[in-house]
Amino acid sequence: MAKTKDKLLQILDQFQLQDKVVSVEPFGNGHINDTLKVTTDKGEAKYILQRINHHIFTNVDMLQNNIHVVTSHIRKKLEEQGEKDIDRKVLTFLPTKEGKNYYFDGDSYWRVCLFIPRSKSYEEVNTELSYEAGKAFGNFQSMLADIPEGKLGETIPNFHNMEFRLQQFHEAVEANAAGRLEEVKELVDEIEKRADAFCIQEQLYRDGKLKKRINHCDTKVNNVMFDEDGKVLCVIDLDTVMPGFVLSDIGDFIRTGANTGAEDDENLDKVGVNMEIFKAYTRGYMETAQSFLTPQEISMLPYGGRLLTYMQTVRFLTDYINGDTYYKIHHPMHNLQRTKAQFKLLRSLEEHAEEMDNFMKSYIK
Ligand code: ADP
Ligand code: GN1
Ligand code: MG
Repeated sequence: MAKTKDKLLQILDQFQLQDKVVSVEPFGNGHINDTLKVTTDKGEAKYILQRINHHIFTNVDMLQNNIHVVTSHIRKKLEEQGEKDIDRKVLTFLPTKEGKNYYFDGDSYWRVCLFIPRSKSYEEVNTELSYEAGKAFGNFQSMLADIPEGKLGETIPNFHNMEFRLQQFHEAVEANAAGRLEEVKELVDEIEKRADAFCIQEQLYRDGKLKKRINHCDTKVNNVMFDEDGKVLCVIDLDTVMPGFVLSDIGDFIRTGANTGAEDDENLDKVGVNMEIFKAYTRGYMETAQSFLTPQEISMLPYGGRLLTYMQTVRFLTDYINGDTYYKIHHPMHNLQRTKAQFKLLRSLEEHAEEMDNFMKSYIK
């Protein structure tokens, strides 16, 4: 984050804030945007300031409009349900003094939302938190199910389209821009071996056998805010909420929450699937999502975990081959380390596929 404190204070001053700001500090572990926590003269964390990565989210108007549609829709539902704690149950974005939902400083795009008080996100979850997160993401999809078609744009076109991700991967391999291909040949082969098996959704969609729904598309564990008692307050990080395939939202949680290691674990022995977390999340998710899922989607949920892990392996390796142009990295080998850890998780998910499918059987009538 290259901006000085004065510059950040000037940016904050463009928004309709109620309190005087005294400090702005980097916050969170996101790979795309820059997130800052803003503290006021009363000593409380009051706002979140984010610099939007407009190289990735190129249509900021569409992005911020999507977020406005989603948060207003949820807010209205919560009001109808008589919810008292609305400011902790949905993100509240603040307008600029000119009434816009983001500010452009001539170089970067910025937005501000209220910091959710007495909230916590986790990088690792236990079974209770996982069950609660499952209910929250199912409920999130169910609340958004009645948004009319065409109201939300694809903020990143083809975001979770596996055929498209493989096409980008093939282009990276072809170009070999950073000269790194030789050292990753084995991983490239492993990806190729599985390519057809992981493009089933796109084929089913073309055959009219799978429909699109509005999904969160980034259901990492750290995108759920919990209260002091481990109950979910709300789902955050709404940049990628868009129409897509339903498996995304179980898949990315299994990938991040049900991993016994870290997303980028150096020690591959630590990486593998935690079946108890998978079961707890699925139990919670099915409580709120079963009513709208088709039997086919239900039977494919474990495949969703493998698919999103495969997709992430492909995306990290593509970025490594391209010379690290997409994800923030903390060291030169980071994308390769991430790829290896994701691939290890994929192998573990493949080993547990039958056990996961058996678990789903009780949900299929
Ligand atoms: P990124 O796109 O970089 O992942 P997020 O919107 O997920 O950005 O924010 C990063 C982290 O900041 C989250 O994991 C969460 O811990 C924290 N955070 C984000 N928004 C809020 C908020 N409104 N209130 C409290 N914490 C927040
Ligand atoms: C990015 O912004 P963040 O860290 O929540 C990425 C996700 C990946 C994830 C991998 C817009 O999410 O798709 O799954 O990193 N977001 C975008 O950790 O590409
Ligand atoms: Mg996030």
